[in-house]
Amino acid sequence: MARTARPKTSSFVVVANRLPVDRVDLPEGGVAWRTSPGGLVTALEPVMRKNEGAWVGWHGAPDEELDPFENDGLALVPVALSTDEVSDYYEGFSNATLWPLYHDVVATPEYHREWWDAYVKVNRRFADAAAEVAAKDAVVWVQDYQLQLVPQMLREQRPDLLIGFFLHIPFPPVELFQQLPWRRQVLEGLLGADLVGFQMPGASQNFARLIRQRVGYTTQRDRITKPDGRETVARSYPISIDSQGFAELASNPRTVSRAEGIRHDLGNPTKILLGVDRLDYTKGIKQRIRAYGELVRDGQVDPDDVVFVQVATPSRERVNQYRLLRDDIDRLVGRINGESGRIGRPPITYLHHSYPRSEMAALYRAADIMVVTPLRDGMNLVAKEYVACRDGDNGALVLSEFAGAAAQLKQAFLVNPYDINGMKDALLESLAASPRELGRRMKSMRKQVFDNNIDRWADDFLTDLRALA
Ligand code: ADQ
Repeated sequence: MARTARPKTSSFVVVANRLPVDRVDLPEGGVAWRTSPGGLVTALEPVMRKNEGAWVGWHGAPDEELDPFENDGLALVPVALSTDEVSDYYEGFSNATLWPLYHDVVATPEYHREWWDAYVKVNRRFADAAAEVAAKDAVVWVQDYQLQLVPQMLREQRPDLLIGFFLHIPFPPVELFQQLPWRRQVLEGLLGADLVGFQMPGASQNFARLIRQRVGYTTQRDRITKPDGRETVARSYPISIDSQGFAELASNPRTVSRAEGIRHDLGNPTKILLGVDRLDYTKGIKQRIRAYGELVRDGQVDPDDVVFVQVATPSRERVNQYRLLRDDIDRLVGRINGESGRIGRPPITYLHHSYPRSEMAALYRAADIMVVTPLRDGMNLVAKEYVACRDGDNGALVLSEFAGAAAQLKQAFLVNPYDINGMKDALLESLAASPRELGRRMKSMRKQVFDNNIDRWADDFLTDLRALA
């Protein structure tokens, strides 16, 4: 389809790799769009509506150009990607170069010049689309690692705009970032923004240090002064969830009864352990299953009493490392269930499904122990969602020190996911903890999650950005 319509301009523009909608093929033919249930849309929807905002992003299908359209009152501006661009810009540079590099190189990043070329080309397309839709003096908020060059590309065309950028994943230490052959271009890309937001204070410090060392600009605390006299501010804004929304869902009688149904279907065990992740090598799924498997094998945990439910939604399946990981986990789960299970009672229930939010809430409600053990994670929303769903102040969270969320959920049972024995100890400790201790820990974590919800996150960022005008 050829693009004909010019979008009308908006005073608030979000730019993200994906539009916040999924395509639904209707049974009678034709297509409809359904707002995807992500936290970012929930957070930005009110701001979008108040400011007649527009959202620029890819619609999810390669080789297809779509005109701007409206869905559910939101103005959407699709950016087209060819099949080759999906492979080089998205699966390649974004997910096989930047993703592992920014996550402590837990997998080896691949550096290919043609992937970089595609990244530059696609970032320019996003910047052009944003420049076209942004009204004079508009606020433009660029999201995440796929679009790090957009701030500068946009700034060159539109000096009038107020540009914010938020990185959802960690920003690596100087020693790792230096590997990137295009390190200077990425830093300069980000410096096009007035405000660069990170999940953690350490990340904004890494960024400022790199700017001094690699670009040579002076920094004063969180302010970077550029030769043209403009400033870029680098600060941390830990992201959160729609805490109230999750709490309401979790206390709904239908969710309560579904949670009981899940327990029943699992054979009414004494304790249910739960892991919920995108199937990603950063999430430490293998490590946690190995720890639990050893506890079962050595008789420290009786699989008749304690079951583990692991939900892992397949993701990025065309990237080789993700396919290998899926096979590895399949084998590991198969081995543990084969060796330690009995008919109708596998120690691990392993599911590849993606669930609606109501089912997620029921799972969180059913789980006595939530096991979140990433090797590195920008924040980790699953940990916060679990806490928001525990209205009885019960349940335990076993959480990796290397998730951004650990800085806020300090009352979790914190673990180093590389230390299998340490994880086994933490699982045993959480299984044995008294209701009183669990209540004390959960109360304090719930206060954190309800005081700092996603609205507050968006509001803090946008208030700071507007103050830089
Ligand atoms: P992710 O790496 O995707 O996000 P996470 O923060 O845990 O990780 O968010 C996952 C989201 O997907 C959660 O809202 C969860 O409920 C949902 N989800 C997971 N499995 C699901 C399933 N089977 N069915 C349905 N929903 C499922 C990136 C960064 C994180 C950062 C977020 C937000 O890697 O560190 O917290 O962005 O900034």
